[in-house]
Amino acid sequence: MTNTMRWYGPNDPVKLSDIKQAGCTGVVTALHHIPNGEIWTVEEIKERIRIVEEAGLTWDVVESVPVHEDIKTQKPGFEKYIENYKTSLKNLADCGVKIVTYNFMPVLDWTRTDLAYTVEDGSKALRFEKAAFIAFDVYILKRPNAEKDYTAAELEKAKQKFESFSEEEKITLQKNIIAGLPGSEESFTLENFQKALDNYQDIDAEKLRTHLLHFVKEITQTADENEVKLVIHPDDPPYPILGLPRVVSTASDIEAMVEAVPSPNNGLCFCTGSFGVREDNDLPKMVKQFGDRINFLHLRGTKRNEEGDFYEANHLESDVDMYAVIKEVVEVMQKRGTSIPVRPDHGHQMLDDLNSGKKTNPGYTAIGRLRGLAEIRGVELGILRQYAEYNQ
Ligand code: DNO
Repeated sequence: MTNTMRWYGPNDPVKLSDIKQAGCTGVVTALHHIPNGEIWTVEEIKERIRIVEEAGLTWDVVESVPVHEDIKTQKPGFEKYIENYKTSLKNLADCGVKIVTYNFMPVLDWTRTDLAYTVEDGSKALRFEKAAFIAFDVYILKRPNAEKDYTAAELEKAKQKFESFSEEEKITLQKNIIAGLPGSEESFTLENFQKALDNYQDIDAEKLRTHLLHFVKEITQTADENEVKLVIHPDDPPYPILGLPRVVSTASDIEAMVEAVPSPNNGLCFCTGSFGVREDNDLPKMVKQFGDRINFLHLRGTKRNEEGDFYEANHLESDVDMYAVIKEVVEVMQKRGTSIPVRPDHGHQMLDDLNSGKKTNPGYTAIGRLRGLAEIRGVELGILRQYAEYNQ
């Protein structure tokens, strides 16, 4: 695998030199300062390449060129945003940046309720606690008819949770969910959040999928012309939330995409952390099934419980069988004669990042990710050496 880390640009508290010292040859980055929907110009792209290359690294993957909400809802005039998207893809390709990540989650990108959940070894992880999430939905947002989406037991637990919150905890919860986690590109207040949800009133899963496939067909044409590999990131968490449909959560969702747009440039960012929240996603099997379309890997794992909560566990100690996943990835790479860029997705807040007062992006600490990457690299090396010895 080609080792990379995500870098949020010149304002990221994690420096490019840190990423290099972690053992990466490349970075995953985006032009976060360009408003969603606008064209990424060649000048801006070249400037970012210059900064990355000056640090002795390469810009391997874009994460993400964000998809404007109007494309997801097909609001009149949305075609303009698709044209802008195509221009950005072409400009990136002209500059030699040829793997582009995107997602198609309505309104919110990834969602967590707790950004500092202390795990057993004292480090801090990201967590999604269902009762807290429902408490936000029903008692803070007060989404019309929200109760209908939950069972009586879930609502009761959420009520108790809400009553246990201090005012400060309520504000933190709201902020965690709607103020925008790193890379989300969108940030909401309570008022404009409900308006954003309302835009989906008449959009069910079937309709959203039609909008997704229309978009994918359009941009894949540009990708084919410019040899760009598009990689879609799965929904996180991989199921509908807040009454919004989600259509990139399971193997059959990916099958539908592949069937509609067979070009190999219509590919996948295989995120074990997102897909792995669902027990019915068999990850090693999915790597085998979609091996020819996986062009970017996010490796991390969560631990779930029966209540529907999950937290981000250590990379090798989660519900994801990381050894089995990497073994399939190695086979895919050998078959294809290629190396797939990987990043350790998220990491704990630990060691000096815990008490030094250094401000870090939730999930994107240097040290926690360094641990994840080191472990992943070790597993890959072990598998490769074992194969080599077998074939001697
Ligand atoms: C979270 C990330 C996501 C991802 C986007 C891709 O840490 O994995 O924000 O970058 O969903 O478009």
